[in-house]
Amino acid sequence: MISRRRFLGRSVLTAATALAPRIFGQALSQSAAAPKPHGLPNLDSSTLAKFVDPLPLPQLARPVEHRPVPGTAGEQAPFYRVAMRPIGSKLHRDLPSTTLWSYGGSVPGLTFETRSGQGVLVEWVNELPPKHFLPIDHTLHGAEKDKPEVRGVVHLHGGKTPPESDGYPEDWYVPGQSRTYYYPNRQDSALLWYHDHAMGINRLNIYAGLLGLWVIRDSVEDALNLPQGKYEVPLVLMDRDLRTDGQLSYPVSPDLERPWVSEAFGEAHLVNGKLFPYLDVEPRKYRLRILNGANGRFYWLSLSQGAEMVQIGSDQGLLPAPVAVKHVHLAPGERADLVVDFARHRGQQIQLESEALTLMQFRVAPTPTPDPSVVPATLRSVPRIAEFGVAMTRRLTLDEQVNMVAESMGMLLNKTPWHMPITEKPVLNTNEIWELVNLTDDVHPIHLHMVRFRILDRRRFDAFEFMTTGNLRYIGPPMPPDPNELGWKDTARVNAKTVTRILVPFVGYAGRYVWHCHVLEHEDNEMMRPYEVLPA
Ligand SMILES: [Cu+2]
Repeated sequence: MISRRRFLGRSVLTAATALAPRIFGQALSQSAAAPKPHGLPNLDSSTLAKFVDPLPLPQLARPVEHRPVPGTAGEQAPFYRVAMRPIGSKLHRDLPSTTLWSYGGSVPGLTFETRSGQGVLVEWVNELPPKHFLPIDHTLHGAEKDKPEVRGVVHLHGGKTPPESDGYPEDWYVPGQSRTYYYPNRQDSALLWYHDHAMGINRLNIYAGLLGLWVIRDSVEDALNLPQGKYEVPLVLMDRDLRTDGQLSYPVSPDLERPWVSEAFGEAHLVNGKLFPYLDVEPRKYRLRILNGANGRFYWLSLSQGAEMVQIGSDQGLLPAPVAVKHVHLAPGERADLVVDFARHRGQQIQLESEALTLMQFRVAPTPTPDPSVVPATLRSVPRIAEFGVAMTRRLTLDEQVNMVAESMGMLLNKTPWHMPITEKPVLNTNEIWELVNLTDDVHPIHLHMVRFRILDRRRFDAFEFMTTGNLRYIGPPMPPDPNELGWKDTARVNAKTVTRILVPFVGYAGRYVWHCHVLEHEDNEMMRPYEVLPA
């Protein structure tokens, strides 16, 4: 779990690293009593009745017509139009309606059902109001006072997307404008998700509700006879703080001029946009497709009643083989594809939990039901790639900036702020190993746009020696990835004081992309860097 900032016992060596002056003086303390802008206290969600609302399922996006794909010889693709717009949403039976920002009228937004190899066009329309309703920090890069308050740009997380449609963080646009993006979907079946990526306010836009699911199907998945139709259920997890009037509350530092906080943990946990929902299920197998859509919360998922979970997929699709799991660790941005067989739990009530948290309830019907679905012993071949043939190995650090009293002022990648020239320029169709050297005390989920990768290993090292001499000395054996990390990934947990090595084939498109930490508070405050894929 990411802990709150630890103020004592940390080295101040990182304070001496080069950084942009604006990062200095970023006072913060989430633990200090921060003034609430609206004067209302936060709601204690444990006072709400549990399991009184059915689990909502986001509706499917529907194309409005077919249109030619730009840059092709007459290729046509389904054309969708989805508006970012405010909605009122009942998060719980006993709460008043909550103002959220949605893609297409719900949070999570409309779900896209797509096929591998069949491209789609989406016009993303910004119909948001001119004023933001969450606390913007104008000292953050890209969110200065001369920028419009409300900006949006859509990124398809996990999509192998051409650069002009990838949602570069500086490609934001304002209310009244729209952009049409092309998504080729030339990739394996997987659960992707789309979300806002606007520079400097991304954490606020996603907290407001700007996220949704994007499913890609393919023939490999079709051939498996996994649970499908109403037996395949998406679960989008996210935590929020709510005020007693039911409205969103985003944490702020005591400094109203610099409200950024290093992590935003909510105490209310939404599943598909509801608090403590329930789902009536039949006593048979279900496929649960879970996204951690939280800003900074790591989930450690399990089921009550000893119900068993079999993980069949992760970020970028199916695993080589199913893995029985007692817990599923999901960092922000990660996905898990699970099969749960409720047949042994007829008439029971089973809760989805994360440590001491209760997230939702499954109510298993008492009457037996036929179940033609299967979980085969092998799912999809995921090739291993030889390490010795890589074009380059890059050593990249994850750094924390602290001030003289050891308070965090933000994180960096490779000690380099966003605005510095691009330093990572892999060549298209080559493989690289990225050694992610985490010098901080926190776990950071690192995400690369456009590509998928394999996790090679994780290994503890002497961070003090590295920071003082630059020498990387390992102090433990390399640990292989977890069995449920053996498929293709797009987001990897990089543990504290650990080197995580990933092997990345840069296959897809040349152009400018980004890589970043998926703790959104870190990403918005410089823990994001551009990278450029050079033409082969
Ligand atoms: Cu981070």
